[in-house]
Amino acid sequence: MREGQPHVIHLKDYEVPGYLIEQTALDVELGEEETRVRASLTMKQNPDGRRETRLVLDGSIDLATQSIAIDGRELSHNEYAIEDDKLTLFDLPERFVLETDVMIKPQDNKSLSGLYQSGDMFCTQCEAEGFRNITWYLDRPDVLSEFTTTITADKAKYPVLLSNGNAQSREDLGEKHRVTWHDPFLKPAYLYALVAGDLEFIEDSFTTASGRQVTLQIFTEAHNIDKVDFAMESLKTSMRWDEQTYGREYDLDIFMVVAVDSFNMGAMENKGLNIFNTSCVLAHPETTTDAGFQRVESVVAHEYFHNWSGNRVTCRDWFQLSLKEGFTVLRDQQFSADQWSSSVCRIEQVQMLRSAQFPEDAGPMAHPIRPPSFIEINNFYTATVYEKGAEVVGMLATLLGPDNFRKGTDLYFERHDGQAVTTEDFVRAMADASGADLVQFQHWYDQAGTPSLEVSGQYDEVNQCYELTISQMTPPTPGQPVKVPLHMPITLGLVGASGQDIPFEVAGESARTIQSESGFSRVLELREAKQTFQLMGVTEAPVPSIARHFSAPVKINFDYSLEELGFLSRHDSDGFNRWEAGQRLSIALIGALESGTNNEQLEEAKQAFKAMMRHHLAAAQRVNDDAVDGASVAYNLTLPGLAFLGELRDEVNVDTLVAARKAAKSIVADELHEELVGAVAAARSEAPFEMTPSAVGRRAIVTICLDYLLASSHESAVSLAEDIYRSADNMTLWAGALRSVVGSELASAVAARDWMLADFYTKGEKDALVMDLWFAIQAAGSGSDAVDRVKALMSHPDYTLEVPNRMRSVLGGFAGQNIAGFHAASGDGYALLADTVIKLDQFNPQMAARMLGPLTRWRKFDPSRQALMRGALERIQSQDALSADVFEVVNKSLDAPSTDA
Ligand code: B3K
Ligand code: ZN
Repeated sequence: MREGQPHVIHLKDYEVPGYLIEQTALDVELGEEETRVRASLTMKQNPDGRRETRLVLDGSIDLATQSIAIDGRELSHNEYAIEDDKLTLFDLPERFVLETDVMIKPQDNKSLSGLYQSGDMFCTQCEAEGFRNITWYLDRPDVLSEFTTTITADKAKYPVLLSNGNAQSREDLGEKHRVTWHDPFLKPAYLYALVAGDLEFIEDSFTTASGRQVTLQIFTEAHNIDKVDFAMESLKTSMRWDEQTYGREYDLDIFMVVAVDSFNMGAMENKGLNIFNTSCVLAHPETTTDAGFQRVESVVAHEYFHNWSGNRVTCRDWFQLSLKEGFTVLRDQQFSADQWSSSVCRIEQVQMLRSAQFPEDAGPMAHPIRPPSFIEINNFYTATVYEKGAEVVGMLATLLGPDNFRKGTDLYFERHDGQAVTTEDFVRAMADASGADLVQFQHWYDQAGTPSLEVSGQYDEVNQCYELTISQMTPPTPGQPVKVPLHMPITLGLVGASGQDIPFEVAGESARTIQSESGFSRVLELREAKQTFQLMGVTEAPVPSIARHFSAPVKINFDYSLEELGFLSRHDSDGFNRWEAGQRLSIALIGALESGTNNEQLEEAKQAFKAMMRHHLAAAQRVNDDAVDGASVAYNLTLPGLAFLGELRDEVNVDTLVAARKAAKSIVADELHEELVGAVAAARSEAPFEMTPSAVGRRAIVTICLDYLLASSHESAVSLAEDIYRSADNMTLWAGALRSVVGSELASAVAARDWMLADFYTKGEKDALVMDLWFAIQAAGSGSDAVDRVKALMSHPDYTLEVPNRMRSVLGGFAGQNIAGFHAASGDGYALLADTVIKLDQFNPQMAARMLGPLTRWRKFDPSRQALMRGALERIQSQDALSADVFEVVNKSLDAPSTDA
């Protein structure tokens, strides 16, 4: 909890540490009441630092310090100072060994940062600044040390004792036992991990490209051990992929993964000992949806890839977080694109970017991917740092092309192995390896806001020239009123009347070509505020396909006619832009429905939309053809989400927007009813569950079509959903059928919902993650009684705020997914969120600040909702002893007089 006014930390104040820690030896005795941590730190003055004989170590007010000694001599109380969470030592020699002895209470640690208990096991989470809750330390990423850990614990309760690196020795002490681990790789404290528990494991092995044998182990509680085979396969695939794609081999003899129930995020890349939220590692057809399987695969890959992008080369300070996160997200995205359909992966990434990152970048918490300051670093594990960060590195890859990009990453890893570096170091390696001029590109790291591009084109038949003009504008964001133009790749295709791409040259520029069997694109490099490209050799008037594969994280405005959008949605050789054209068409229809545009225009939009949807439904009915990618078709059938639609409006009117989207959905549901029924029939399969692209695609079609059908006026849809639920052997269809029934207004849906929920609950009794889904589906369900329903869920005996997965399933399902329910005109949804955040902040500030997200967007709504949302934020602001986490989010959202002096 906060003591006094929170402190703002600035990037510009960075100083190298005065002391370094060569060796860190920890002796941890785990007890039922408390845990003793003795640390022996071999320290030396940093030759590159300021010559100082004073040293301030990081800790927490919860460290009960028993003794402090230097070079074997215990210090008396007047030889050091402990003030709140800092320990100051004076008159230090150049080299010394610091020994501290502290007692901590992991059992009481509900913040899930540092050492804590998840169920019956002990585990740690040290990123970003959790290590200081374990012992006094220089808890900053640029202090790299060699760690040795001795763990002593009860043998029966904690037969498994793990830490980073290799097990060095094991000792039987009768009732207790002791294991010593040693990690030969230097690492910052945030990568430290310790686990103790009664765990089972599966084991496999991997032979690296250079022929070294690595032991792979995944640990879980006994009841989950049947759900980790998929994660093990994913791990081996990731290890091979990183060797082949980035030339990166694993370095220790053992790689361990541990699954824990109580975890604030998805997973953590601790060196050699990854700790995972069960939701990101357990996978089984009967408990996990297809999206869940794919998430496990990508998170396993992400954490594994951190071994190089994060661990071997780490961040100098936390402002550089995107150095490891943006790059590693890009790497896991590339990996997933190689396992599944690349366009579908791209669609999912862009959906995420538009529904989470664009709003963040347009709101009070907007920050560049390298923020200039923060109060609480945990508030900066954001969609901006992660997803926009990945887009920025992805743009480098597009600008440089695959060969130069790989040269750049090779140089980066080689040059900086074992170092803690900055984003400039990363871009410099890219520039040095490729010869590209990336000076202007660096602005992506320091400028917030989503750029908007106005694009127009003109065809000159005589000269066979298509002139494309692009203007860019980045809107002001808090603290950044004025923006500079950015350097970005615009991958462009020109589609001819036959639907084929027209090859072309770019006058005066050597634009990289991207050529495939069916497509031809060039990478235009936009640098100016306004720039015109002369495209030569264009044999007919084209329809431009702009920013293929979403080549830059920007908004693009081009005055497409409805006809052109329909055309692109059928013919664009780029799978992403086919989907994108359809989204534009749907957005146009929903806009027309909302604004009550004159009948003729509305009718025109409706006809174009219907024709497109009919086309996609025809593809859905051919899902058994090998040529049809079911998952792509399912996305083409999906309407833009409310969060993104809201983001496109200056002021969101929740009622009219929700109604307009619903009306668009009804057009498909009622007017293409037969096609939907046909698609479900074609996509349903008697075959047992398989996790293959075609099986996933078929289930995606069943799910989306069912969702439409249950929004129709045909009661027969309910029995279809019931039949699908009953005959299914997998969670994707169970959850899909349940969700569609819960969201339905059909009369017979009520009875169906009741029995399905009861049945689903019995599945949940055997599996916590299924129970999470049971809560989430209900919290996200529509209906005017949403707030009461959510309150009832929150007093259900299976509900708890203390386990983030369960808390998030209800609160995230409600405030994040249930736009109509959360924004109930009464303001009851806001009040419920505020009450819960206040409670949560007492023990888990990280989660409390995160759940606040939806309230921070108050400025987007109508005046009455604005006032209610603001009121909820002010009520939180007025609480005593707010955490720094919540303080920062609430104050920035309300734009209170800035503490950023
Ligand atoms: N690096 C961790 C995130 C830690 C978050 C701390 N609040 C997981 C990841 O990005 O891989
Ligand atoms: Zn990461």
